[in-house]
Amino acid sequence: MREIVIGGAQLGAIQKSDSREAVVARMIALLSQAATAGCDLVVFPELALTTFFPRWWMEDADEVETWFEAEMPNEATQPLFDAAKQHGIAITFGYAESTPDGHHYNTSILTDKEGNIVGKYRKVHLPGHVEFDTERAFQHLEKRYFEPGDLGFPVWKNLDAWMGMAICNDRRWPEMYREMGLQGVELITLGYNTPSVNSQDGNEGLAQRLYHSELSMTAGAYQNASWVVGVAKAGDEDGHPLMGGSIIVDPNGFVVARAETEEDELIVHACDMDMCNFGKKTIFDFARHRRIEHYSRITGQTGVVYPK
Ligand code: CDV
Repeated sequence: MREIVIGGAQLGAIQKSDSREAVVARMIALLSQAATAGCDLVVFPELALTTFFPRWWMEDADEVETWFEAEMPNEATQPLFDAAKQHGIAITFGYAESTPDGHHYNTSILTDKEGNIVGKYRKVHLPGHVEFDTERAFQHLEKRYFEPGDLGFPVWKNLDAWMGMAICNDRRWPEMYREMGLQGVELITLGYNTPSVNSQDGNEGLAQRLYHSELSMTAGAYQNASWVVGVAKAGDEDGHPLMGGSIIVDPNGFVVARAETEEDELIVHACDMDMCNFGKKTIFDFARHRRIEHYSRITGQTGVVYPK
């Protein structure tokens, strides 16, 4: 048995006016709860340090830059790293990354139990648009403020398990899970900011949005015989509601822990990484069963091409 007690640390709303220091204090409070619950690893959401700023239209590059972190850890987040190290808990969280050579990514990092960063992932599947869209009920400008990630979908050995990270919209793409599955992944952590309403279809209810989120993660877990931990930033941010629905999914695709609220909330499960072994050796033994001679379209084209 290779047990990792995992905490999914859902965050409630972060308003535009909230400081990073205030958010880090909330994250540290969740870490304390996680320590009491015996957690080895705590998963925080996408863009955990600020409001979901890509909903706001900005033209001034200096204003945009205020939402980004040029270093990690930095002054505001050092207390989080210190608390994690003090508790002996590994953490993963998302933030907006600004690089020294001027690139901007929607990023997530993973630490070991000593607070050392052991992995970095940059979001590959960026939803939304670049220009102001008058047809939408609200904006989703990730394609304006971020570049697509340039690191692929790496996995790392951490806490004696193969771990990988994804971010929000990535969870809807089977390619993400399979890229990591082909590297033996046993735990995929991901954070998200998902609006409770569809900006392009007001009739799409919250129930359907929660269902699609869960469907994507449970399918990815089962089809790759991996644990998946999906953690929301939820609640009403300056009048813009984000859904909750944080879950921990086992390698058979079953939800074993689920958040009940749209607030700061910790969900916990003792996850045995050896539960991945059976699926990886049998029905999803990729080496025996995959037929790559039939998969060339997956990497050869993006959009639909109808047969002539
Ligand atoms: N932050 C996200 O990537 N959100 C998307 C929304 C826009 C659909 C998501 O897939 O949840």
